[in-house]
Amino acid sequence: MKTLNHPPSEADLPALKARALNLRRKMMAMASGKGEGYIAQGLGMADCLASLYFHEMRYDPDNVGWADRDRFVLSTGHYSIAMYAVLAEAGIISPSELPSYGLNGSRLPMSTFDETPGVEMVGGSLGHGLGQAVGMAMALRLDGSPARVFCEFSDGELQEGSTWEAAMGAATFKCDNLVVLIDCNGIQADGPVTVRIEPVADKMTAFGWETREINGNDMDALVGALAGAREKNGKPKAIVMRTTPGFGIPTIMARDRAHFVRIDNSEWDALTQELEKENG
Ligand SMILES: Cc1ncc(C[n+]2csc(CCOP(=O)(O)OP(=O)(O)O)c2C)c(N)n1
Ligand SMILES: [Mg+2]
Repeated sequence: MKTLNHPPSEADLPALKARALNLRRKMMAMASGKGEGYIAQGLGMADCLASLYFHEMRYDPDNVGWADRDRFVLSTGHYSIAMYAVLAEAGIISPSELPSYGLNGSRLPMSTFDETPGVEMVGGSLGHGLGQAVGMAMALRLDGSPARVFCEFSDGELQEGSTWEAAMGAATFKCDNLVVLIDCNGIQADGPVTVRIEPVADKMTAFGWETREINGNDMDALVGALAGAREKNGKPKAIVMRTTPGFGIPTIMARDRAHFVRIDNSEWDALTQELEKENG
C-alpha cells in the first residue's frame, strides 16, 4: 500500500509520458471497431490522468475501498473511456475487460456508473461532480482522514449554476483537501462553448480558490501545478487546464466536430499508427 500524504518523489517525466501514451493506446483499442465514441476527450485528458494516478494520488489497487484513499471524481461521465483506461493501467480493473466498453451488460458503460471498481460517482447528468466532491472533501475532513479529493469537470459544466454553488461552498468551508482540474477543451457537444465562461481562472480566484492555469497536455506543467496545490492553506485549489481534444493524433485534433467522433472501421488502424508515429 502506498503511504498516504507522503510528499511524492521527484516526478519521472519520461515515465509519466509513457503512461499517458499507454492510456491513449488503450482508449484507441477500446473505441476501434465501435465506429464512434468519446475518444477525443479521452485523448485530451490522458496526460492529466497519468499525472494523477502515477504521481500525485495515493490509492491501493489491491484495496480499492481503502477508506483513506485519495478520491478521483470524474464529473463528465461521458469521458468514461479515459477513466477505464487509467483504471486498467493502474491495475484496478483488468485490461481484459476493456473491449467490453459501451456494450450491453458491460461493467464499462459509455457513461460512468459506480459499480465499476474505482469509479466514485455515477456520471451522465452533468453539473454534479463538483458538488459531490465538496461533500466528499468535507466528510473526509470530519473523519480526520488525510485523504484528498481530485475532481475533474468541464468547460461545458461551467455554464451550470450548480457548479458555481459548489465552488462557493468549497471556499466558504475552506476545503483545502480539494483540487479541481477543469478541462477547458473549448467544446461543448457539437461546437464551441456557447455561454461566455471566460475568464475562468479569474472567476475561480474571485470565488476564493487558489488558481493555476496551464496547458493540460504538458506533463511538466501538470506535475508542477499539482505540487503547488498540496499546500494546506485553507483554500480549495483549481487547476484550469487548456487541453486539445484528440491530443496525440493530429487527424482527430483537426476534426471540427470532435465531441462524439464518428470514425469508419477502416480508419482505426491508420489512426492508431499515427499515434505511434507521433508519440512512440
Ligand atoms: C445536465 C445535462 N445536460 C445536458 C447533457 C447532454 N450533454 C452530454 S455531453 C454534453 C456537452 C457538455 O460539454 P462538455 O462537458 O464541455 O463536454 P465536451 O463536449 O467537451 O466533451 C452535453 C450538453 C447532459 N449529459 N447532462
Ligand atoms: Mg468541453
